[in-house]
Amino acid sequence: MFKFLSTSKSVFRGISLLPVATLSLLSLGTLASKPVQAAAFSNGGFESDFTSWEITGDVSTKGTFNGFAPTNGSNQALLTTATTFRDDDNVGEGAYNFSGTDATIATINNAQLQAFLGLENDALQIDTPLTEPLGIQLDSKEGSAIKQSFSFEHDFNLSFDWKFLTNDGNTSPFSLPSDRAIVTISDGTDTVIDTFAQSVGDFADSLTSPEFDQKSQGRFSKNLAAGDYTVGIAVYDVDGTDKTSALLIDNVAVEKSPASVPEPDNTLGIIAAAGIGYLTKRRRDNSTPRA
Ligand SMILES: [Ca+2]
Ligand SMILES: [Ca+2]
Ligand SMILES: [Ca+2]
Repeated sequence: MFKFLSTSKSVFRGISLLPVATLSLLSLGTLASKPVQAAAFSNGGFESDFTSWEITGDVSTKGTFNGFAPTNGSNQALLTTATTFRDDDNVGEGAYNFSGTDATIATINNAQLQAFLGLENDALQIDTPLTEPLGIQLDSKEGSAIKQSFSFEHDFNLSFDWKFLTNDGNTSPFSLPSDRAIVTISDGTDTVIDTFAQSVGDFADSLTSPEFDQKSQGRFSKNLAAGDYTVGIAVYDVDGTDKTSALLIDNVAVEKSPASVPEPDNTLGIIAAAGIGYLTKRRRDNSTPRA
């Protein structure tokens, strides 16, 4: 609804636009009705399928898929941008759909995927260097997501292994980016979107399901402050509903950050200085002639 919000990585809710008086009332109300603390994070390896997770779209668990073995245990999560009824990849209807459930609609006017992730309707639109000066954004179309709410009482690190699989090579004369994989991190006040993989390039090789055309992989890692969070992971089609992309996710970890230690040199220096001061005082005391 507000264009400038979607260009920011941080998508603030409309609450900031309410009058101050209303805001303070809402704040009091929020404090008074603070929900029971969320559960601890669990099942980050999908060994119990999607226990503790909420899912939307074409989401399933797999063993080894497209040559990628689970990085933890024997299951990994697979999310795609494919429907069961459309021939997204010109190899047959639903050829790249693996759950039997359609990808969730993610258009501005029917923003079901955005709603699942707690985002504004236009939050998944994409600016490109070529289209932004013209005031044009590439549209989000459809995709799938998983999310989990949890609380953690210490500062912590969120990390997971990902593989981004895509058939979406851009075939226009301009190499515009397309399908995206994102993580959304909400602390209940605002939601930050991090894009960790995106289809870029020009390729249109012949396809044989379930094999995808292009593959990349990595491990996402981010340090967060103690608190209550909802973390979502999603993959979605950009600009067109065709040319499926997918995401393999495993080994999602929420781990206490190592205790922050002051600069070692300074610490030693301070201890040494204190020690020298103490010794000096002792010596001075010892050397004081007795009366
Ligand atoms: Ca696993
Ligand atoms: Ca699709
Ligand atoms: Ca696509």
